[in-house]
Amino acid sequence: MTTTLLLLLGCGQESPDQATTPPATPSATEPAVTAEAALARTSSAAGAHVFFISPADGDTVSNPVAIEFGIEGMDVVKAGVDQPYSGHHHLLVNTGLPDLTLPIPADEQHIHFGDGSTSTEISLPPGQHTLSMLLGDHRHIPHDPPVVSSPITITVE
Ligand SMILES: [Cu+2]
Repeated sequence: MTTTLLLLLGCGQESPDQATTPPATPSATEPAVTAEAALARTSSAAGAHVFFISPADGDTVSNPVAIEFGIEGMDVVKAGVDQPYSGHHHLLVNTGLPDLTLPIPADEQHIHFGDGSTSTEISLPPGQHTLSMLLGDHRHIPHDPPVVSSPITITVE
């Protein structure tokens, strides 16, 4: 019973809400332990980095756009696997970095590769697009310091 509860807590994408709720009681003397726990970030390995193997910055490509992710200094694992110096890739499409203290959003501009894959194919509207990569830990939270690629700009025909 206890084990099950712990597992559930460990796997859950817990509550950015909890972390951002401001202290309601001015007289409270206890530190916000819950918020600190929720915001605790996983350390990245010194010098670790992620980068695009392809396409290259400035490339003109056509759909579907084949993308290959590179990583050095850390391991790629599936989401949910809590292993030191590891994480999974996220592709950021035409957007800057998200809030690094929270799980990376999952939408058209923030694509998760929680299955541990290191390549993908996406379709993009014709025109210029800026792509970058951001590694996330087992909870989809960026590491500290964050492991982020240089952005690349591609033109889709
Ligand atoms: Cu993720």
